[in-house]
Amino acid sequence: MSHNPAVNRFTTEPIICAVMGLGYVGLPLCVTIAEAGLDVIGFDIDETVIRSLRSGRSNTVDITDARLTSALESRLTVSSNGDDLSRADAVFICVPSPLGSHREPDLSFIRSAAQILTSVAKPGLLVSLESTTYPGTTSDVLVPVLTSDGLTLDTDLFVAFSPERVSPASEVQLKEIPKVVGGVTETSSIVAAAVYRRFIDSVHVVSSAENAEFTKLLENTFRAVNIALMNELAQFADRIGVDVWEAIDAAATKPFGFTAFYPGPGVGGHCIPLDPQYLAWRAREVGSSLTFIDAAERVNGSMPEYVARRAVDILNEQSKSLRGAKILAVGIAYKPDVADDRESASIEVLRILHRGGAEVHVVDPHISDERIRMHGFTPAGEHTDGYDLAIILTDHSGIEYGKLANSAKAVFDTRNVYGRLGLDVSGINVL
Ligand code: SAJ
Repeated sequence: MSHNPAVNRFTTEPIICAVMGLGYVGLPLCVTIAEAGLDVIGFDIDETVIRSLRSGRSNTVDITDARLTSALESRLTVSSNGDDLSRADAVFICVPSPLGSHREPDLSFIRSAAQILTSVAKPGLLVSLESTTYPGTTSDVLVPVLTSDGLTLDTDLFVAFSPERVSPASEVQLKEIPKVVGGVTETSSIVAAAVYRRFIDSVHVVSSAENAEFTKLLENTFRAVNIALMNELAQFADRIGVDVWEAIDAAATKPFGFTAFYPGPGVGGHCIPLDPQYLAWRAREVGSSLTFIDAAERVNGSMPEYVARRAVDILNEQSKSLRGAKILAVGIAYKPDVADDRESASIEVLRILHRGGAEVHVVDPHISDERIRMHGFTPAGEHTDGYDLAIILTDHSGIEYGKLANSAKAVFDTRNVYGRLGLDVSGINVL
């Protein structure tokens, strides 16, 4: 037992949780909390989100309708009424934290969530921010709003940062992913860790909210920079006639000191392209420069153009110009087996080819035909033959890649699907 009554309360007594923002981070968190036997209020300002969830329709690939319905029948209620948050003992803020038009952090969603919460917060509240942001946000932006209406840190308010580690379409369940937690005070760290331990298997406490914010950006910048390295080496390997995929697989046989990353048409999603920019922005604020982040953004950002250029070369090898070429593109989602095309590099590649006069048809089992048309492309439908080029941009599972190889005069495999699946198909061009 702790000496701090608040810690004991959060550790052993029944508590009511609330999650603000019911997207790909917030909804899995709600369901995980409910499945741990805690009452949880899922709050979102968007009434259509609430209506859809109440009807049992999940809005994220990680939560099935069945799991959502089961949570709604037990501990989860969803609401767009901010007053309902007044019942909460612990609130997790999982709202968007996009970048503005000048690549600066846009904290408007975090601020408005904090203002909604402050107007109804009850004393003794724990607030944990999970939205990715630059180091200093929790202490310098969130705490002043939360304490603006009389609540006092460590007396009747505890505040922490804990990065979301949702990995869309991953088999790993949220409760199994270790949770980094850092409080704005030591007591806040202890309280926040106690609450997370009620529904997360492993909690790793760091010394401050800033450190927790920094940890998130460090782990995703690590990813972005290593992907960029593979993208640069892939271009060089192609120039000197080396199979970079074979070299990566060979390097991965080393049981230490190596983590495999792979080249591709670019980096999409709302984590990896954006998270490093929070660090870069903060560095500029203090007059530092983070050369690897800038270089990684340049290399990853150049991949769509590089892939398009390689596609034109492949067409030229069959004396076919880009203008008038029929191209079948597989996958516009940003990564395999997700229904999300935000920041997808595939779309940038296809826009370049389309602008060059190619007729682009798209196969993507996870993206609707109307969304494909919205991007200016044509859903391929059933007719996937007679193409000049088939280009694999996102390696969704469940696609008959062997059959696909016969649908076009040439295939450009930017994800090494044929190599990875061991499909013995001749004449496949790889990135
Ligand atoms: N990509 C490559 N080569 C790679 C890995 C990824 O080109 O070796 C591309 C993907 O095609 C995609 C983009 O990078 O376009 C991002 O891919 P991702 O696998 O990092 O997927 P995300 O954006 O869903 O990343 C999330 C992150 N999770 C969190 O931020 C909580 C990331 O830290 C996880 O490592 C990743 O999921 C995961 O492992 O699935």
